[in-house]
Amino acid sequence: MAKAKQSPVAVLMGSDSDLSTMESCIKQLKEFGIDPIVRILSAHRTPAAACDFAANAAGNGVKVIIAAAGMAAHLAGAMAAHSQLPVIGVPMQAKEGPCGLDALLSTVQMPPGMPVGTMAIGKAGAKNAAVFALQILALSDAGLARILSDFRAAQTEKALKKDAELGS
Ligand code: RP5
Repeated sequence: MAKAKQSPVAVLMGSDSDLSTMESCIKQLKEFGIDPIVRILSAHRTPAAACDFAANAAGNGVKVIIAAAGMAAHLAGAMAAHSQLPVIGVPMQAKEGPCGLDALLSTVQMPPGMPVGTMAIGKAGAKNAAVFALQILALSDAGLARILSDFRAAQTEKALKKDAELGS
């Protein structure tokens, strides 16, 4: 059997229909030099595989789990239930159902003692999940801390340039 991919970051999503949105997260992580594990695992459709992933994640070298799901979004919560790793939840706007608020509330409203760090709905949240994962990893990795400060400096410079271009 092929050896499973190793990475400090796992990007999980409930369905392949979430992938186009989560590409923003995967792309941003790769720009940071982090090639994440990417899996489709569902709290509802593949509960045993999802729980198994969470239970073994830390032992397999994962340090942060990013979990995206839409509708009654329970993937991030299920990961938190089965792992002590920090879990970042990204609510998806599914094809069916309301504008992603369903998933936002399902992801963010965790019971006391069992947190999921919840991002914004959709692509903005997907990108922020990558940045937030980097922030967590940068606490104990000087190289990643430099990547984080370069990213923030470039972002600031870009915004200042746009302001200057307005010329007023
Ligand atoms: C969730 O249900 C998935 O995360 C997805 O956002 C939503 C709809 O899934 P599909 O019916 O598109 O596979 O579990």
